[in-house]
Amino acid sequence: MSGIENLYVTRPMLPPLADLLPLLEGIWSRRVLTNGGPLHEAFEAQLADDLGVSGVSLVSNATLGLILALRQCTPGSQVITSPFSFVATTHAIRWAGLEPVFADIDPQTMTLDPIAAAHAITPNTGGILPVHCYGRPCDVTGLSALAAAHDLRLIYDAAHAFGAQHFGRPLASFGDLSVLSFHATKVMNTFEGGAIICHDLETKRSLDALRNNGIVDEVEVTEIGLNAKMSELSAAVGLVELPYVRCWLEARKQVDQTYRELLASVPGIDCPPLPDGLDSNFAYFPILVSADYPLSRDELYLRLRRRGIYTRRYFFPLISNMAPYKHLPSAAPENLPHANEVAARVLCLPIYPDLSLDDLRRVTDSLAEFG
Ligand code: T4K
Repeated sequence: MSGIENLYVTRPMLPPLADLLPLLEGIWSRRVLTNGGPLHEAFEAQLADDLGVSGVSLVSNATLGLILALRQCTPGSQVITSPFSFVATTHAIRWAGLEPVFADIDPQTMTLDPIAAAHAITPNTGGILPVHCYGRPCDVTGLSALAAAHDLRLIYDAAHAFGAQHFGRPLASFGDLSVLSFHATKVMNTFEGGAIICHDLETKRSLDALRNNGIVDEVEVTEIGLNAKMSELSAAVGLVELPYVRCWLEARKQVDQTYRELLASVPGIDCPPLPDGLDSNFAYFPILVSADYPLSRDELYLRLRRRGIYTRRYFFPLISNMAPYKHLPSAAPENLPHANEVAARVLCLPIYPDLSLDDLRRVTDSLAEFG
């Protein structure tokens, strides 16, 4: 029957319901639903342990996590970022009261190019917000040297990065701060959710207050925070998912490898190789449609849709070409040639742990047939 079912770019994984029920019973009996309940605390501690970091602050989603993390930048300063991302990356800069400045990506890594970022630095630059796009590492060495040389905050949008390692170190542990997403579409989900990763307890305490309206205790409010807390329900889902993640990543790896094998013989479809040193989480499977392919990227996207294969053009349009940002001087296409080119060619194919071989072949056979 799989031949007639729609295929989507992703499909959330869920742990067995039986694993969750005892935790739900605990919530029901305690009636602690949010504001730092025991499951929230346990999930936070487990993540800090797994990532080998001293501070994890759970949040209700990565968008709010980014806004709170960006509060570390000087108020009103400029933040250099990649336009090749989900729109939340740049929106977060604006919501934090800062000014986004776009710099181009490296066409190979599809992440912020440190050289382009260096050219964008002004006396008013306060931070850099690069994105580990598709869970592929930014040039963490180059960006960290740049941030250190100019005394800038380095905050990674690591929304895609959970489960990925860079030369043996969790990708989410780089930078001054990193922000993970546990949205339904991510390799691990808490339905909605996220986490800010930091490296000292003082920063964690400040983030913990910020996500709770700046409240420190019953009588003390230290900062202008907001409500970005993760609920006990989401924390319960996260806790029971953690033991399954390794096995889900293995299954994703198989899907990735099979795509690469089957698409190797399709002219005009390029599968960007995984970078050296990356132990990938296989969060996305981007392909680049080249001029040798008989269909344009958009024609291919539409032809696949007609067959019930819902690929996504992550990340087209570029954020720099969207209405709220296209007027910015740094949004000019001449400033962002690589980002514009990649955004015009990219297509993300369905990838998730239980994507069957038959369904995967439906995708690759269609690409071969149209080609
Ligand atoms: N930074 C980056 C780099 C990001 O990519 C994101 C989010 C963020 C920051 C912000 O993180 P959060 O604040 O969300 O934690 C989706 C997600 O909503 C978004 O979280 C994600 N990035 C972005 C890349 O993708 P859409 O608008 O493409 O989602 P949607 O609803 O079209 O879902 C895609 C497909 O997934 C659907 O066709 C079917 C499947 N799906 C989706 C959901 C929600 C399911 O099967 N079940 C589901 O529950 O944005």
